[in-house]
Amino acid sequence: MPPSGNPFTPFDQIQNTPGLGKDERLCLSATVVAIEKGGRKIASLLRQGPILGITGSTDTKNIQGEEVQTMDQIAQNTFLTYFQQSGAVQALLSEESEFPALLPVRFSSPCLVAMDPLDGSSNLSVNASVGSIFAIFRPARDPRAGVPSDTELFNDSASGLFAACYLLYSVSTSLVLAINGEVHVYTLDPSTGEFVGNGTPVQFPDGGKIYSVNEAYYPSWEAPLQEYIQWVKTDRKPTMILRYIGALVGDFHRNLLKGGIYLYPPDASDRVKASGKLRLLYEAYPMAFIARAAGGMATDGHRPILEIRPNSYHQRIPLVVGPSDLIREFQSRIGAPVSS
Ligand code: AHM
Ligand code: MG
Repeated sequence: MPPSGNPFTPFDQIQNTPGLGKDERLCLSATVVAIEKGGRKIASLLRQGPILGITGSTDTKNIQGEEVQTMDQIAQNTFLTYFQQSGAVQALLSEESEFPALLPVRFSSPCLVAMDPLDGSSNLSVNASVGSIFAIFRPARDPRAGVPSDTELFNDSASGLFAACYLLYSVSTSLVLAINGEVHVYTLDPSTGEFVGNGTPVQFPDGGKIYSVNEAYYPSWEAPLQEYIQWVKTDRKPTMILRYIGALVGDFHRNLLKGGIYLYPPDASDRVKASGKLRLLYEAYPMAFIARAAGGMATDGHRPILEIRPNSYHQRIPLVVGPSDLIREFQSRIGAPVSS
């Protein structure tokens, strides 16, 4: 609770963020309100998941060949509807659809959103954590110049990224919002439906000793990564401990609060995951943006994530993200250029 005694909300964060124009502030507020509405609805549905019979699969595959869970579709439709109603989002790219959807806008400074509506959805059938992830961009092209073509959307996205957010559906529902170098964590108060925070920005703590990676894939990693993982659990002082939820949002959130490095490396043995599993636009970018605002860094092993330009909407990328000290240590151990 901030000194005033009033709960600190995402609206307050947006109002207090310097460097946003009036129109941008209005548009971002409307976008975040849509995310909050969606978060409330998804959290409420998930609480009743098995009773409503919505924790299983639809027996269909998405455009990326992955099994679509019933909740993936519900989350997709929920956020699409709220973004449509907001009038603040010019185009919405989602993990669940091949091309961005163009939406009606009412604001003079609408934004672009790339989202993973339900991340880690295979966790649902065992009542484990899942999340929703959003990257919010300024369009590279003036929205008043008419409807952009597909290829004009999200092209210059990293440079236009100005906010990122995720929802974590767990024991409680968290909303984490990063704008302009500041990250705040909010908790959904089910009695009021409001997301409330304490007004203190979050930073990665120093001295984190958690590593998060699916170690079952160890045999198909490149040697420097194998050696790094071996080192963190044997010779590093202090040694690190493994924690892996299997939902990026859950793993990232724990690492943000406790200090830890998350890795999803390329998998040479798998054609689809040869460039990693996670998607640049709506998984790697937003987590990299949030990490940077919290004093951390993100790399694909060679380049900072936020310097990589997308070559397709659903491009996959290796992701290593966490506090700066752990990322620099990782880079130096694997022989990659160490970011300053
Ligand atoms: P999804 O977006 O289809 O749910 O896949 C992404 C998820 C991440 O949340 C998680 O970190 C990763 O896939 C887990 O993959 P694996 O089971 O290969 O470890
Ligand atoms: Mg995902």
